[in-house]
Amino acid sequence: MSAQPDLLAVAKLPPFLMEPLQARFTVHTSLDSAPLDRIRGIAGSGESKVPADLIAKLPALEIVSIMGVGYDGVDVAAAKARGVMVTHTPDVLNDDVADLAIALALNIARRIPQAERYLRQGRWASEGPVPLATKLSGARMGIVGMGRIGQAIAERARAFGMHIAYTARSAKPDLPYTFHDQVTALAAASDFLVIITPGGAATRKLIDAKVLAALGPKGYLVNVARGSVVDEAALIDALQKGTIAGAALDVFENEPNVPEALRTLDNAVLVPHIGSATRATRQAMADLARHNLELHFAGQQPKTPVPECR
Ligand code: 8YV
Repeated sequence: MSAQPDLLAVAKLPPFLMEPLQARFTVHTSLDSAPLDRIRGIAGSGESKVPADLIAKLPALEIVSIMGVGYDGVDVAAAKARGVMVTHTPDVLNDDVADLAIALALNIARRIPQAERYLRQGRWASEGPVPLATKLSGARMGIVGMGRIGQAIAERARAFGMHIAYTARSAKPDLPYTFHDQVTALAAASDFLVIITPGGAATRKLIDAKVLAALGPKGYLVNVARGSVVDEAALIDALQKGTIAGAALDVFENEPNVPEALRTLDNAVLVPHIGSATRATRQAMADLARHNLELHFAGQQPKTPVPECR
């Protein structure tokens, strides 16, 4: 056994996580050359896949530390069955993801990227003002998922005088927002439908053609959750036909590949999964992911196990 515990990195970790990990652990970056029987920890990102067959290959595995709030790529049931702890990094990214949700809603409503392109192309001078856009303040926002980030989005939306409704596994009577138990009913009652629910099997293609039809030709979809939550083909069809007014997306079904059909649509604002991508937040996420590993290997309970492992 090496003096330091062996870890397997299943994502390209940023230097501000990799370097401090390398000071305390022996970090392997390729499954092919890693000593499988010695790997005691896995470090990954929110997009990482840790399936049951990988867990089965690592007999000494004790912990999976995800630098991300989402851990839908980890087979938590398989980990738990083997007594493997799974941790993630909640809370530290709430502000950034909520900020981005509001930014995306504003960008699609006011068509800011489109207006900027128009100016850069010299069309303001040659064609005159851009077409009028949609007002966000005072509009109805429906939030799919009223967890910590959903609540941070709602707080910001309130400052814009928006009317807020939501759907979640159950109503949260302490919150001053309208609860709908069906996402279709929420969509029908929303001008902006914001998705911030965990990914995984339970929410796969939750936002389908029926929900988009309920959102309607004046409605906008904003997704800062996981691409898997939206039926991307149905969304492209709805955007092409004008079944909904527009979509602003941070996440996609098959990242980093975004279908050409989506990339060419003028009623879509698309950003490359940047919800938590500020220096301050990524540092806080890296620190927490490292701290969870250090606590575990010091024989203590990690700070932020996933709910299933608490
Ligand atoms: C990051 C995320 O993309 O936290 C999540 O679940 O999707 C993101 O914040 C990523 O996991 C950073 O490592």
